[in-house]
Amino acid sequence: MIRKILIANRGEIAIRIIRACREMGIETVAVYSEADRQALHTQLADEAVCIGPAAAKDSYLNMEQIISATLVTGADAIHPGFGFLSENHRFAQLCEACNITFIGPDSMTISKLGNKAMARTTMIQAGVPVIPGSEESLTDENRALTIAKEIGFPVIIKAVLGGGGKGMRVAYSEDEFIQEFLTAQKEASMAFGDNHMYLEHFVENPRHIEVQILADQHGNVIHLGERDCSIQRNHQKMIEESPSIAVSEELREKMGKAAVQAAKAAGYTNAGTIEFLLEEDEKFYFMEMNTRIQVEHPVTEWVTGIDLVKEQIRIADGRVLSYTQDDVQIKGHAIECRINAEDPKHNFRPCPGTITDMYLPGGKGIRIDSAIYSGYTISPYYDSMIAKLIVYAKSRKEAIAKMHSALGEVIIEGITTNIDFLYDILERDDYQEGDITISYMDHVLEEMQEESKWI
Ligand code: MV4
Repeated sequence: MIRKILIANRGEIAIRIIRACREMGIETVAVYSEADRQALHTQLADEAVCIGPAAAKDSYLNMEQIISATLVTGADAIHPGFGFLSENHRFAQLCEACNITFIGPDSMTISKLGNKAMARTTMIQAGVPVIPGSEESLTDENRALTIAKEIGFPVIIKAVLGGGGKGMRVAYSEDEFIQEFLTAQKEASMAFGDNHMYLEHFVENPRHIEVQILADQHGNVIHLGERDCSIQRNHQKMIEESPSIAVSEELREKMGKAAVQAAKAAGYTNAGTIEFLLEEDEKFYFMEMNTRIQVEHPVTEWVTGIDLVKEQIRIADGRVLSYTQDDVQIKGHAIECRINAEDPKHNFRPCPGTITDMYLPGGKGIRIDSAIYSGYTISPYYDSMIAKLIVYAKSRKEAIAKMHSALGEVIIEGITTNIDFLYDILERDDYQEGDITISYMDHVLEEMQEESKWI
């Protein structure tokens, strides 16, 4: 039985996990870098262990240090959160070898789904719709061109070990293909130390819809509906919501069934997310599967009433899912805004610094997941996301009104944030009408530039 969990992360997600553990009567161990001595997660956990210098590679990515901290404190399990080591199959394998429960799927499953070409093959075999593309991973540009012509332009060139947008290029015609392929391949080599690529037909202006699943170690798999994550910039999501305005009850059931099929085909356990692209005519395609808890998990928690982090821990502990598919009812509407220490007026550059004063809103249907406090200094070493504001109401319209009102109350002094920018998005007609695709933010920024607003 899991009695003590080491949290191999920082910031708001570390706090989120500490809270779940405390409510479950599980002891917590925080790990922290030299830059995070004053961080909230360091102070809030039952125990805290310093694991190295500020740079992530020396601390939060340092597997040996984290394993040592686990063994020294006698923790039974590690929760990796998101980012850092959360989708690193070698870290999961190291946990397995040391008899530490990794709160996530097994290392083999992480590895198989981390290989995006292999994931595609698995999904094809499982009967999950995938985007027409290459059936093999490619290294030779001429062979790739032959296949690109078969697929039909435009094609998107992706790194097999990629994901989240790195090492990705679009070729609109035969003439530009070779150059784009070689550029993408170079980027992939640099970023992932691997030059294997795959191709897909490029889907223009889809929505990014992802389905949350939970799978226990006894073969039970359920889905928890979808999140619409179309509003993003440079592959960084900005506003997420559940349910999606573009998903009907019938489509939800279809995508949910596909997601469950996908998880079963992969032999998946724990919480996971299946990313789909959704076209105008309700056609949807598998893109990739994320093997971690995601930043935007709270919107799903609110419309389903299910605590995803607690379920993750229960699953890792070998227990049966607390819910059957019939127990899952999507009710109301939830929206999340990511609050970042960044300057929208200067290409969203990170703005670390000290918070001199702050006020955060509350009230019915308002949740804030954050690790900031008045007097806290945001470090330049880590991600610029400092808080998540999540709202819940009966309808999308009421949720938007609540988010707008709540954003208006936020005060964070001493640093620059994107709060006013988010506030302006909430006021837009196209946003309010739900007229959003993955290119939404590009259009908005272009329009703002023309009006000399913000940029
Ligand atoms: C695509 C696509 C269009 N067609 N694949 C971006 C990150 C990675 N998960 C895959 N991505 C895309 N793959 C095909 N075949 C468009 C994107 C894409 C995107 C996807 C979701 C959210 C935002 C995006 C922004 C640009 C491109």
